[in-house]
Amino acid sequence: MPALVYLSLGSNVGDREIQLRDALRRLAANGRVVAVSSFYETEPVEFTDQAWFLNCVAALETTETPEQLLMALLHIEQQMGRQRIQKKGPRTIDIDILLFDEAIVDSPALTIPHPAMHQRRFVLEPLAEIAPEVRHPVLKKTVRELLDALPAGQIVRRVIVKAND
Ligand code: PH2
Ligand code: MG
Ligand code: MG
Repeated sequence: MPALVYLSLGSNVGDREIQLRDALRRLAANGRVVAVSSFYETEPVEFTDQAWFLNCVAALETTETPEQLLMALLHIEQQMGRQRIQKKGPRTIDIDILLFDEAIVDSPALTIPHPAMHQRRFVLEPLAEIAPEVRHPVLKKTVRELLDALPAGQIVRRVIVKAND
């Protein structure tokens, strides 16, 4: 049985839309991309002195383990020219594992569910578009409930309605 994984993708350097589409295409090597949200233009959070992002969320069916998938995602980021200069800073592409089935992983290399996902509108808005009823295995709340509980603040605008064509 493959696992159902939710991934967050973001870019704020270069042609953001081309890079999201390129990353989504590359993910096909690691399983089957079964859903992709719209693309969203989002205000930077946490490290705020940088360009606005284009973000989306994808659902991937995969037979890889969380660690294997993480290695594959880092490899895609590298191949797409990601430079790690500033923590949480500008990047051509970032691909993060949000949820991996119901798995809870807490190792030095990997934390699942993603430790900040429930605080980030740039994650929850697109995730609620494709998986509103999926439940966070630690917080025991659905994505819709997490989104409804978020304080207003971070600006997130849906910009490209159909991402998966
Ligand atoms: N990623 C971060 C930090 N801040 N802000 C937005 N809007 N979108 C991101 O993808 C993002 C961020 C660290 O990964
Ligand atoms: Mg990230
Ligand atoms: Mg990352």
